[in-house]
Amino acid sequence: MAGSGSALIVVDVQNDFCPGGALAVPGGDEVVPIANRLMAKFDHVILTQDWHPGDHASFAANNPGMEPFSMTEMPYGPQILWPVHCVQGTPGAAFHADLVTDRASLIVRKGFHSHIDSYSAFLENDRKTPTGLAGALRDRGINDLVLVGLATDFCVHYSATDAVMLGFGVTVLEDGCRAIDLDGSLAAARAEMAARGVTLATSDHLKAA
Ligand code: VGL
Ligand code: ZN
Repeated sequence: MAGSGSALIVVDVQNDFCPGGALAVPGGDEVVPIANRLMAKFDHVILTQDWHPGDHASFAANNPGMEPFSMTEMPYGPQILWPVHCVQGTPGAAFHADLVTDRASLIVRKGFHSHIDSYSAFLENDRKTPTGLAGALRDRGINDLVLVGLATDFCVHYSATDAVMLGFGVTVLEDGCRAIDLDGSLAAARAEMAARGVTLATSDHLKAA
């Protein structure tokens, strides 16, 4: 499973998504040892990093009168407004200090256009603007992806379903992910991933493979 045609993608394991961070995901730091352990099994390790400018349109603080976790309309459709998080160059945007980053051959930054959010590591929330990751994977002959990271119901979910749509084989290791879970978003994301052909598994599945 983890031969040269497959890659481990570690999604957004950043301080702001870990306990104490600006958009803390419950148990977010618990994925760190799992991600680190998995890296040894892959020839290709890719990290993603949510990387917003301070004036990002997805921040409630940049939308007068709006509260974090409320909904708004962007030109590209509905968008959840978030607390200010993962601002470029800040400690909150840095990887968790215990995440091993040395084995990563590619770090994909996303969400850097002020007016477009990007949950997916492949396509921004306008569903049109590519990040370049699909081309980089194809150039390296990578067809199969294993995803872990944060958050299951947002960036992992969108990355996984986009990857299937783009023709990759995709497995999400659920014990290596943690969710924000806004209004049932975890159950919805799991159902959507399964319906779109993402394999939901756990990291011991990889040992057996
Ligand atoms: C994420 C909300 C906003 C994520 C990023 O990494 O799942 N969620 N930005
Ligand atoms: Zn973000």
